[in-house]
Amino acid sequence: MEEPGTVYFTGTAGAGKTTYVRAFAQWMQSAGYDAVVVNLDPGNEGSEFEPDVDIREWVRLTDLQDEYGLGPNGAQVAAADMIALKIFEVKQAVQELKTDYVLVDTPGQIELFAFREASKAIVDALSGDRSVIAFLFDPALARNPAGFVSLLMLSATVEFRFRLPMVNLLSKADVLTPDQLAEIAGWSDDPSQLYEAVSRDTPTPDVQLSTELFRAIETMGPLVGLVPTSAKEGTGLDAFYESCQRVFGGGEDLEPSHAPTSE
Ligand SMILES: Nc1nc2c(ncn2[C@@H]2O[C@H](COP(=O)(O)OP(=O)(O)OP(=O)(O)O)[C@@H](O)[C@H]2O)c(=O)[nH]1
Ligand SMILES: [Mg+2]
Repeated sequence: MEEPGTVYFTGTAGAGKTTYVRAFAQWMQSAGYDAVVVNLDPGNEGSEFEPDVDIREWVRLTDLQDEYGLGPNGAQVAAADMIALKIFEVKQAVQELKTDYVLVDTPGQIELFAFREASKAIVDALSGDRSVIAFLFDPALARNPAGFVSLLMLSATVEFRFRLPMVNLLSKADVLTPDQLAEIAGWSDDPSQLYEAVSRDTPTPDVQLSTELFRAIETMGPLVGLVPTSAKEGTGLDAFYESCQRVFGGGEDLEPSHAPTSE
């Protein structure tokens, strides 16, 4: 059996990862694809949606806090390393489910996932060549030119750390007006529009810094297909799937693994 395609959902705290994983898993199911959800966030409490495999079975933030007298952030850091120690158990649980796609929710704070050595080991152990990192652009940041640049840099950092294909998506698109969506699409397709917007927004820009920064952004190339999508309204999920599929299948669409249910 071919190895399942694995999508890691990353993004800044509150970007909408958990909600999106749930919405996307439901969309996949109704479209006839076979997917399981893995929760790798040990602090993911209180969601009424049950993941198929949950790291909290092995590592719980509240237990770590009680056991070692840690605060919430210290416990998150300790948990990040403990997850790596349990990753083969997680992998085994996923393998038992024999699925085509694995959707992985990652810890709330991106630095815990993106900047720690343990995460690289986690990704290497959990999935092989057929892996994609989805990076969610939170509109709270993405709607401003400076915030958009920060997210571009963060997404590039994640790519640099993991060396895996990235799919960038604009989450919670329902909170943006059509004008805002068009403006963000302009910034993602054309760095010069972003440069102009940043220059307009910054009365006394550090010219050298912004020039160097934009040179880097231009080198990274346009963010072709920053998919606007909304878990709340169920929009853009198909476009996101197609972006992942281009990575997994080299452009070929997979056949649904069972007949689509009627909608
Ligand atoms: N309007 C709108 N709100 C959303 C959408 N998706 C998520 N939210 C809200 O955004 C907030 C954060 O969503 P989460 O899914 O918890 O985000 P997260 O990235 O998993 O958050 P952490 O794991 O805590 O960092 C919640 O209040 C959600 O209800 C969406 O598509 N539209
Ligand atoms: Mg979450």
